Amino acid sequence: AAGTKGGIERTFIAIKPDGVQRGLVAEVINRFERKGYKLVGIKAIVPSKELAEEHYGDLKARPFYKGLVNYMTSGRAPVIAMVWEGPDVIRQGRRIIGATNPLDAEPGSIRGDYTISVGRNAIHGSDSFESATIEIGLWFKPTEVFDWKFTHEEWII
Ligand code: RTP
Repeated sequence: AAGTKGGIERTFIAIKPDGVQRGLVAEVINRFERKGYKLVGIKAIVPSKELAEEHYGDLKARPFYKGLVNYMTSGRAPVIAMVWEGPDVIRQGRRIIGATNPLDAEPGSIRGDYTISVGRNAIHGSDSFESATIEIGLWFKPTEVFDWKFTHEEWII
């Protein structure tokens, strides 16, 4: 479950509890799927405190860290954790999602279209190859990520 496989990248995308509560699951999946990316892992999960703290480990010193971890782990709604695969999916995923602060997120991006608050910005996406590799390993067992082919990949050959 690494970030790349034969030059094809994988990234970790998670719909946060606020996105699930707001009914954005199908919309998020649709945008990645229609773009051309391949869903190779998906599950609903209420992360443990340990998992959420490790995922957001680089934000430990920030004032919103504790509230962020509490919110992610509250179980008021699960997180929809996903692994998406395809060319440039890490950077393209960040574009599809939009800027962290909804005020800076362009209309047409998920955050730009559907969110108004940085603390409730609906979705997460890995920001680099390194974090994609770490995050996929953190959230998914190897057996939960699948290799499969689109039919059109078969047709081209
Ligand atoms: P993410 O990891 O969730 O994709 O977000 P990001 O890289 O775009 O942004 P980052 O700076 O890593 O922040 C991670 C998440 O922390 C929450 N946050 N809350 N209340 C606040 O001021 C605040 N600032 C950041 C957001 O949920 C952000 O996505």
